[in-house]
Amino acid sequence: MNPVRKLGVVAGCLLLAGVMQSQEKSKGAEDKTSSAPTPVQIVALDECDPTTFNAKIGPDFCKNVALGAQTTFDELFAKAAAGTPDPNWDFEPDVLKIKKGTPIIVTDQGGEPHTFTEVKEFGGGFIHDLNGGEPVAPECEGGFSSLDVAKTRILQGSQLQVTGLSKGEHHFECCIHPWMRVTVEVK
Ligand SMILES: [Cu+2]
Repeated sequence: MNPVRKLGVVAGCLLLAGVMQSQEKSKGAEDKTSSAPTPVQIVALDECDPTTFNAKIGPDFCKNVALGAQTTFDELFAKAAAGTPDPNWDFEPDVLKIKKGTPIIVTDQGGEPHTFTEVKEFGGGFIHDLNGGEPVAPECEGGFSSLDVAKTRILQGSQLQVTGLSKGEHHFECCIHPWMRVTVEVK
């Protein structure tokens, strides 16, 4: 091999080594990204009837595209009072098992606001007529005049992120519709 060709082969090898090294590097970077915990999703659902809800509470309160699945304002209260609250007001899933450090993202895909409030024990919310006789959970007391409740509010179409949960069992409920409940087990 003449010296010039030999140099070419060496340069080629070096180039290849360089490419392999940079591939190795980007693989390493990818691994780092994928080891960061992927957030888990919870959705808040409801089927508020825009006509009756907005007549009672105000324009644009309920922004639900109900397509025939709506519950009227009075029906919602009647069902809750009877102890059979409307199952379409719901967090999904109801039970979540996560590793410590995994963020939770709650998205309100219903038509009206909800809260995702951590409580020590499940109880009623701050609208007494929706509690079916259950005593108010202390964490929900005061409604939105309480900063702690207001901070956990989720408006229609928006998200709330929950991070930093300690290991063990955590209870979350909606302080408006207290039958909307989630248990999170952190391992
Ligand atoms: Cu709610």
